[in-house]
Amino acid sequence: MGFFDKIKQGLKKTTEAVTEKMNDVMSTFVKVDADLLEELEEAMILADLGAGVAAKATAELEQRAKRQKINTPGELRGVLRDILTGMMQEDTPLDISGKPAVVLVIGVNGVGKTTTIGKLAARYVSEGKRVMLAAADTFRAAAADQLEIWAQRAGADIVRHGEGADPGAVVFDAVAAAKARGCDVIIIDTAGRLHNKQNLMNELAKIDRILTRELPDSGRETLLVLDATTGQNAVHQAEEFNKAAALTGIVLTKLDGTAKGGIVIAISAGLGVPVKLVGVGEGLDDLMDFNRGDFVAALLPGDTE
Ligand SMILES: Nc1nc2c(ncn2[C@@H]2O[C@H](COP(=O)(O)OP(=O)(O)OP(=O)(O)O)[C@@H](O)[C@H]2O)c(=O)[nH]1
Ligand SMILES: [Mg+2]
Repeated sequence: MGFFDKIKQGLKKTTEAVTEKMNDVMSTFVKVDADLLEELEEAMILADLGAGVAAKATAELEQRAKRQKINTPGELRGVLRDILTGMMQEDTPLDISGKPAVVLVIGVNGVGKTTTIGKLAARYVSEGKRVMLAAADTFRAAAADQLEIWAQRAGADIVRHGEGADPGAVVFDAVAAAKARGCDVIIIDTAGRLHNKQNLMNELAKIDRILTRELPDSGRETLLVLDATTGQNAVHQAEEFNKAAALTGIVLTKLDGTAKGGIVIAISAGLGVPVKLVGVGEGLDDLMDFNRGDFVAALLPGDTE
């Protein structure tokens, strides 16, 4: 299944809840007037695109509608799709150049970090790469066990220490082991919950320093994992983490379980950090590279495609 079909399936709940409303508004329109624009803007806010993005998209739609003399709902949808796609960050694949490359995975507890790491490891292993997982979530006893299960399932190596160990030491050892074994990619699992936010941010900064020192030339991704079902709260988390770490991308998980799929647009367009991966289920192959054009087309299907 390609991205489009899978994302369409993953977005089913969103589509049922929101796309229909947007389509209703557009299907009944006679001309692009203030009433229509207002209803569309409201539908976009309901779709969790965020008030800022909805207002900007509506203003642009109004301008283009005037310029292009739009007469059919199909055209209107097409233009709105263009606008929303254009507002999102460009699709950029993960940079895993350099050997070993590093993917640092961060985010609050329960968002799907460990699951995403398992899926990503499985993908790289299936491409013939050697993958090292680093169990730097030492806060919770079961965290390393969970990662170990994923390592086995994916066919990846793992470095783990005991509960309460220094996450920096785990990262240091994982880098050394990855170099010694000729691994292509190191994927680091981190704690989502510490005694307080400052501890969490200090720990991330420390891991960052170790990576910069030990692997100055490797490609590095710092991926923030966000749970799509939390809606606008995910946007808030992204803003917080974006201040503390140099995020290179967002992973949006649990798109399959939410009607708030429009949050992808709010994050990509509003925050300026590209959504790089999306999770659409709990299985090994339920992680996909993000494609903004397909995403918007799935969200706003219409008669022009
Ligand atoms: N439906 C669905 N469930 C997901 C997805 N990604 C993760 N999950 C589920 O979300 C739950 C939490 O996932 P974890 O990977 O343990 O989350 P975490 O961020 O590592 O959590 P902590 O280690 O507690 O910080 C699990 O039950 C996963 O199966 C997804 O894309 N879709
Ligand atoms: Mg975890």
